[in-house]
Amino acid sequence: MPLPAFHSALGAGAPDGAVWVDEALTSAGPGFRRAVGRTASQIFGRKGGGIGNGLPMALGAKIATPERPVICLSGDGSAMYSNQTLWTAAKYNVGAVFLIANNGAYHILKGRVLALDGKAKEFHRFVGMDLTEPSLDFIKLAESMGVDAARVYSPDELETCLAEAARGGKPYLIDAIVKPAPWANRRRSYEGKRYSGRFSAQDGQAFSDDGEVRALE
Ligand SMILES: Cc1ncc(C[n+]2csc(CCOP(=O)(O)OP(=O)(O)O)c2C)c(N)n1
Ligand SMILES: [Mg+2]
Repeated sequence: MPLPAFHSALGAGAPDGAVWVDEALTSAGPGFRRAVGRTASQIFGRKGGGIGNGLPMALGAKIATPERPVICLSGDGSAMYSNQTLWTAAKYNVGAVFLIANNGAYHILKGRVLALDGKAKEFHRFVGMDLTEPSLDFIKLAESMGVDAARVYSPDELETCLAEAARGGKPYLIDAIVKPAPWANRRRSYEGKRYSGRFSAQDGQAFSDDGEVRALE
């Protein structure tokens, strides 16, 4: 499903007072916060750039506020960094909802590499950034660790499934199939020295594919 419809379904399906954990990178952003901001009691995220803390953060949030529904919105790639969280949730019956925004890729990295203006952009080829062949089966993954799960393709299915899972009080995983964000492939190039993302701020340099190093303004 396209992201605007995905976000609307989140807003419609989430109960009032839900606690959200956001580690969905290109599938979250302002559209997500606009959709759930009015009804959420809290939204947690990262301060730095490291991924993999979303799922376990939701366990902590649910243990801290057991009376509230806790929903973790995670990218598919990010979820793979700490998927053993699902086992812990089942083992100790921590009733967080794990909602995977499944776009089949490390999508944000494609945007980053395009911004380098190198071969990836020329040939539109990305090495090691597609989570396909084989695709990840989050249903089997969750069930193998004792967590019930469902896959949803449409906003209507998502809305119903999220509302039920949030009411259920048990750990539950929803594998939501989403379209990759179009904006993530439209980053300004490093060449123009107008790139304003975290990468440039951290490193101050861009590396071209032929080994040339350029300083960024
Ligand atoms: C610990 C750690 N390892 C690797 C990275 C590099 N990294 C940043 S975003 C990302 C991919 C995230 O993919 P996903 O969660 O599916 O989100 P999407 O980009 O598809 O929205 C990776 C591997 C990182 N930030 N932190
Ligand atoms: Mg992804």
